[in-house]
Amino acid sequence: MTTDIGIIMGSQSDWPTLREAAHLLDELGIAYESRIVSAHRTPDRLWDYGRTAVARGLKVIIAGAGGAAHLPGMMASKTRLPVIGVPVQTKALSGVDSLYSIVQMPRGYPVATMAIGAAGAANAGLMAAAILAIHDDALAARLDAWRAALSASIPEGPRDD
Ligand code: RP5
Repeated sequence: MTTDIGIIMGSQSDWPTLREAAHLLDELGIAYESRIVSAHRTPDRLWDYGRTAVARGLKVIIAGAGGAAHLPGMMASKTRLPVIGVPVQTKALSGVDSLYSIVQMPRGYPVATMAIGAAGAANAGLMAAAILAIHDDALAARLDAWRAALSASIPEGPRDD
């Protein structure tokens, strides 16, 4: 199985958030790799990852970072692959810093920016799956089934706990 998705994050401390994306990809049977690639601490690693991503066969990159979250944007500047950005929730500014750092890209280098935190990371996994499903009927069927199961799990009315 080829590795379709690269999950990259700025720090080990981002993994509890980005793991939500990994869980979704596991559920949907999509191959991925996960790497720590910091825009500030390992800029050469970032450069090499972006430079070789297409040739290595990756299709989509999920990039999560917190604070001055330059990783998704820098990766988008280095590869034409779709980059899905995940703003990691921070202690100081609750992740609004991460969100603003990721979402306000200049014209020409888009990052598909998700919500702050765990929900955003899970949605990044689903968004990556939806992109791959355009050309993969079997994956499209699995994604449809996943969505139907979520829908079916929602009760019609609230209960008193
Ligand atoms: C960012 O700084 C990382 O993406 C992380 O969210 C944040 C804090 O990193 P650590 O100090 O926990 O390594 O680069």
